[in-house]
Amino acid sequence: FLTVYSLSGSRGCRSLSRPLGRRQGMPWTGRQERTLIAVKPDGVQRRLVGQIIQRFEQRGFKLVGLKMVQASHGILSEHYGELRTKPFFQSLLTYMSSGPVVVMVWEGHNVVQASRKMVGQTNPAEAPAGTIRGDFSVHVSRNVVHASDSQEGAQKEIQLWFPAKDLLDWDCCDQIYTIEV
Ligand code: IDP
Ligand code: MG
Repeated sequence: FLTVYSLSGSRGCRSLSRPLGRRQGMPWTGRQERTLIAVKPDGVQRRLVGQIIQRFEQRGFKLVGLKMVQASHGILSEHYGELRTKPFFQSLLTYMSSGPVVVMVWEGHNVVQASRKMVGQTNPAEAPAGTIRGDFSVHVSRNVVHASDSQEGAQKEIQLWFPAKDLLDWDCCDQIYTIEV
């Protein structure tokens, strides 16, 4: 579905006559990695949604799914299943279900590892300035954002939060300038 543009040509982003969404024609086999990012209830309450989205956009990643939900304990228990035995598990569920979260799927080269770096350490006290947690949070229990920690984890989380039909395959018009295609 990737249209091959000529760098010296004049089509580029101006070929807007094509419909948005999945393309007809030659398949492009290099589908990029995806990860689940969520702005947690503290991030939404503190009006950080725009700034967090902006960081992923400006890095060059592509948004392929987005929704705002107030999450149930059911979905959160599954999402944080590995932490079930931790002493903070119940308070984590209470915090995460206390208000809306903005859940997103971002796509791009090496997006899982890159977004963990952009988000910073779990404990904001250890997260360097320049990371999302290092810039916007101070306490481990209110660290404003979630990011999948591995490709396998990302796949599970994406399936948990999004039906496949709600994720869009689309060609971002700058992708020949952000990745080698
Ligand atoms: P991560 O979000 O960086 O992947 P995890 O260890 O997977 O970190 O923990 C999930 C979430 O659980 C954290 O983002 C944070 O909201 C919460 N959490 C982790 N450790 C603590 C803690 O010691 N006290 C309170 N909440 C914690
Ligand atoms: Mg984690």
